[in-house]
Amino acid sequence: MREVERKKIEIKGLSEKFESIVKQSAQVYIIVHRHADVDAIASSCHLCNLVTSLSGATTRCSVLVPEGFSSTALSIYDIVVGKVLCPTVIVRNRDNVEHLLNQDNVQTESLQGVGKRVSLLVVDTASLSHLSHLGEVLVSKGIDMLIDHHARNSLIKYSKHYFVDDSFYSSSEIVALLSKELGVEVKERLYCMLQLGIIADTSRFSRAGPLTFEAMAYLSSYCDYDAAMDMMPRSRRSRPETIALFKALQRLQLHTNQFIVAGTFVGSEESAVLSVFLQLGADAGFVANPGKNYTRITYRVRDGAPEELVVVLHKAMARALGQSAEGPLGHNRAGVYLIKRRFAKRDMPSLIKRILGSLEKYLAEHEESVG
Ligand SMILES: [Mn+2]
Repeated sequence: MREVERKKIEIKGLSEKFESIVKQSAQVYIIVHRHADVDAIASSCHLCNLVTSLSGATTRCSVLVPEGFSSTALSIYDIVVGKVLCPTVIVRNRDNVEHLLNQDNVQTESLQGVGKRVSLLVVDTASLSHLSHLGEVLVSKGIDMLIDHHARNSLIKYSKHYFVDDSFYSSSEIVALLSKELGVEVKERLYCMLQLGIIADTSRFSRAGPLTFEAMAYLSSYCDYDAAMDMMPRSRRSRPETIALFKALQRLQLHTNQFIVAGTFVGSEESAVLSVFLQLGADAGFVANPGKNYTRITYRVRDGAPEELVVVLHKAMARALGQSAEGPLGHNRAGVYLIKRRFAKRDMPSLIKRILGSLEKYLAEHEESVG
């Protein structure tokens, strides 16, 4: 109980800073991670409406989404809020960003009696690599406020104010408690949106803490839980997701000694692939994505798998990827490694083999040292 009370005090501090940023700003941009998921969209849309409500609509707000939404997030966005309740801009290239920020700087000069600043808030994002083109802009302009629930967040050093706390299971929980603390009301659907963000990030409460339920209790007084669940698309998988899953299976490499660890590579939908691996019963999985300038390796270890596996997986990654890799970014059991060089597709199988090889070696060593 004391823990919860302490968090509420921290949220109060956050709400004061948030309010002061809003008061100083003519325009607020809320920035989320690339291929924004439900939690990212839910928390940023709700925040944007808090900005408008708090300022009596004198401060404008929109959400910037690098490279667009994930498929589930897009259908929820369309069903629940849409452009009117939550203006979004998809950022596809650098020019796009410069144009947006410059244009608004000019427009804000004509506004009277309100703050003049353009403020940048980042939500649900753990590193520059998740921001694509917006990353460079944020490094040069600085982040006014960062709100996130990932354990390791490398954006803190660019942020004037930050609230990064991994005792929350979703950014939507943090925003819900912030919304409660601020005490301004927004449209009902924005409370539903936060419920969906929490439902998505906690995998329907299979990972959750006291603050999750604290947030849900508050949100339920504005949006009926059943109503929110009805807004959740009972989706067939999208075609690109299905194709990515089959490609991932086709390219699968497997370790089955002691633990079951699956490795593969795809061009997108890494998190869907990892979910399926874990659902099938893998203890851990990793998926490489050979991008244009970077190769990303996303990993996940199932809840309840022994800590030993987590330790060995990270040792194996460090050994197989060498000096050129940045990571782990995100959580210990779910996150990403970034290799700052380009791999050809044909080199991916050997990269995966190398990681599994190191894993095997370290597991064997570990077993010897224990046995
Ligand atoms: Mn999240």
